[in-house]
Amino acid sequence: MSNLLFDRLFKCHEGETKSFLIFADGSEQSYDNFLKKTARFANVIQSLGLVVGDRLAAQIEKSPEALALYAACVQSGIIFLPLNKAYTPNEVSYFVGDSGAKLIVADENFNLEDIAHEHGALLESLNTDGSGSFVEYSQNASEKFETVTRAADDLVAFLYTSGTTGRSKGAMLTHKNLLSNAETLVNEWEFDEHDVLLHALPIFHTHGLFVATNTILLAKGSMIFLQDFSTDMVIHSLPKASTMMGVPTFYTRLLDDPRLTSDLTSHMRLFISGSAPLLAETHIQFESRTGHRILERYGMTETNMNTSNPYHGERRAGTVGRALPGVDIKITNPNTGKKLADGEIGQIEVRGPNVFVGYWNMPGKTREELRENGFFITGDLGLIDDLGYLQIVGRNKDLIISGGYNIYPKEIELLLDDQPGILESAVIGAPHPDFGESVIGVIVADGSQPIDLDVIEGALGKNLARFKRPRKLFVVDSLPRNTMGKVQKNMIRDLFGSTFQG
Ligand code: MLC
Ligand code: AMP
Repeated sequence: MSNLLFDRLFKCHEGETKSFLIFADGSEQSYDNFLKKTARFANVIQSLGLVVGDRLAAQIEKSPEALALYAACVQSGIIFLPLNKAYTPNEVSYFVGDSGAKLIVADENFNLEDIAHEHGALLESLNTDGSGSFVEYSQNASEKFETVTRAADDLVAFLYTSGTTGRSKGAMLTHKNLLSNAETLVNEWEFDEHDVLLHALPIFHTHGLFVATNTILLAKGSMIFLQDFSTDMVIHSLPKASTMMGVPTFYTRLLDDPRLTSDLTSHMRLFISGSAPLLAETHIQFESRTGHRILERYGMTETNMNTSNPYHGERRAGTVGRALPGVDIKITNPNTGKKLADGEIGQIEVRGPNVFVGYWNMPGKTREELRENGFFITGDLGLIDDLGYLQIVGRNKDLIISGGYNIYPKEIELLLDDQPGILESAVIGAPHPDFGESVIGVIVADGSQPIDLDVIEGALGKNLARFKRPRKLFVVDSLPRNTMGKVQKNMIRDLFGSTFQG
């Protein structure tokens, strides 16, 4: 009886009194306590009637219980579906409906009763302070749970990623996907049991949940587990850490603070960045201030991590490094799919044990993006340089990355187009000093009534997480189009691209 991911990441820690999690107030939680909580949660999940392969959707704040819920799903063979806590109930409704989740575990503040009712799902609560019905049930549950057998190709998590059509897709990840990547990262970045990772990322995405947490679990290290990113808390915690992972916004915010010095970071072993482009300028400034060269890597929800700059060797600013061991990267012509020579720009394709097995209930989409030979078409554009390092030069998909969160313009455009008085709209990302990119909406009136921006913003507020909402809306006479009638977003970027500068 074995459960590939559970055995390698969790079970091996049974009885271990070492700290797994270290909290902002200095308190700690041992691996063993964490595993006992996990087993109690797994018993609750089973007693609520979920069986192997069922989906559990979680919209909860970051907490040790949230991590234990992930571990409990792995242990009980349930597919874990973590959701961004910023999603509105309308957005959550789509994920629950599409995945057919049988149980929603949510913070009481998120008011998901109607959603659960609509989809016939069970709803239990789990709040940041550790209260809630789910936790109450677990108090009487056993600390022993018979781990459910799961093999390499069995599904373990669905992570939803938005799409260019405006409809989110559930990326299906297997035990092998997650374990192979954790093994690779532990080796490549030389994580071991002495490591203390400063963890200030959210845990509902690949970066905070898999890259950070799985790596530390496999290495048998510890995590300083911060609720979210705050410059003060990170600076306060750095002296106790050995490594940190973050999105570029973490690094630019730290650089804005004079307390970031070489003294503060001299004991640190490694700073890693990913999820969005790290400006070469940020890389250079960070090195001149601290003496550390940030290690940049490249990944995706569908693939976990694909490339990394080396731990030993040259970390090249403006590149995401070489293909990780076991991962194939090739650059192809977007029209023909033919492989291009090094130095030529084309679409980035990835193959390896890290690559997901398809989109839930979307065989057509899966076929479009995942080739029969196993290569996944990432939608990113890049080239391989003279040293074999990958440079990402752009995107072949209409995507905005704001503070490490992906935002697909189509989703916002569809909502804007539905508002009274709007004929059509276009949404673009403009350079932003803090978030890297931020959202701008451009709308054209249909003349039927005056445009009321407050009403429009109210409607967006009901349907879109805050991080997706346009920070500025502009009314224009018409959208620039080419002779084929296609909206020229580049021209809109030329007009409004400097909105957040200066
Ligand atoms: C918060 N806000 C954002 C935002 N985060 N707006 C745009 N983009 C974001 N990323 C909103 C808040 O709702 C608030 O809205 C306002 O911005 C100010 O909030 P803040 O307090 O300044 O933001 P903060 O809470 O500090 O969050 C910023 C952040 C956070 C960068 C620390 O977004 C973050 O932790 N990002 C990491 C995302 C991540 O983990 N991505 C990995 C995806 S996996 P208002 O309206 O109330 O003012 C992946 C694969 C891979 O991509 O390769 O890793
Ligand atoms: P997600 O869908 O949230 O997993 O985001 C994946 C996307 O983030 C990739 O397709 C890239 O466009 C982007 N990304 C991740 N890491 C990097 C990086 N280091 N540099 C540039 N873009 C990145």
